[in-house]
Amino acid sequence: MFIQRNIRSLTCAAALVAASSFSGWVSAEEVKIGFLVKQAEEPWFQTEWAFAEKAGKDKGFTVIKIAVPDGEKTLAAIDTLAASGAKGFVICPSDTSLGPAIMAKAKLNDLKVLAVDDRFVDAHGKPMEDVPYVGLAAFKIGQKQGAAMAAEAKKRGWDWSATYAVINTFDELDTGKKRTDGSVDALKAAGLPADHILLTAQKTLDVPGSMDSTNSALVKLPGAAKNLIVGGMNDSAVLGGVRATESAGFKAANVIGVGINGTDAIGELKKTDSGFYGSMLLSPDTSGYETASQMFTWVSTGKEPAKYTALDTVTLITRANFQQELTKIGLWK
Ligand code: FCA
Repeated sequence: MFIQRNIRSLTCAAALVAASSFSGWVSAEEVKIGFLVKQAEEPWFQTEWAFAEKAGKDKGFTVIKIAVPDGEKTLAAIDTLAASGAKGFVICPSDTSLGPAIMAKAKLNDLKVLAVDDRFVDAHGKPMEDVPYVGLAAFKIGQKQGAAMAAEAKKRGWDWSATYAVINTFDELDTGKKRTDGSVDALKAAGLPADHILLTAQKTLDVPGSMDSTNSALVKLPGAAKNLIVGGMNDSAVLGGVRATESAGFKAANVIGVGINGTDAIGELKKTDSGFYGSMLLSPDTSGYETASQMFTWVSTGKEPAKYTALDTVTLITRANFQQELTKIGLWK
């Protein structure tokens, strides 16, 4: 009897161990999703990754982060994801025209795809509207950037006749073109004469790329150009531009640079003063946390994300309020 009861409890214990190790096995095999970004060195993308991982921790899924600076690495990353058992991925592609190749490869591997920041285009350059996409309401955000630059110029009492704008463009990217178009639109609406706006194309979308493009615009400025507005599609585009104005001898008081992203301007805003006046802080929490969560929901419940989620919330951060605004979204360190 005694032995029998003991055997029974041992069997129970064994069953319990089996059950707990079974649930352990289930959690070790939790859902995996990929998060692929074109420029992993940019704080914007590091912030998206950090928020995606936070979502994974909160909701119980694993995020596989892969840098995909070119087409070859992108296609290889999709194979890697499939081999590691991922069910889908969020991606900001290095080149939007990779869209069809990315979709073909994903289909082959049975992976779901959500584009973030930069929308895929097809072979004719048309946006691939059937691929779910979370991105900026770019023209509108550009307009807000232009309006912020003009408002600061007015506050400084700048005369439009002595004020010029150098706008660094990257028209290859639709979200880039729309942002700088919006910015120019707002500057004109604020009264800056159209022939005081110099558009200058960046060859690469980084700080050295915008230093070069701004430099080639600065040499074209007339002698009357005392004050400068510096624009571009993101913080790097404006940071490089501002660096170029410094090398050309412009003082911080005569330069107003306003970027877009916010995340990439933190170090610059920590400096007491520079021609980089501020940045339009986007929502990296939405672009990282929400996109990862939407992909998790899609692969685990079948609920597909919206075909287009337009993000239009921005906050102008300057030296006066950046600490406060970044603290609100958990980005102040
Ligand atoms: C693009 C830019 C990034 C960021 C993002 C929202 O991908 O390259 O810097 O602005 O859109």
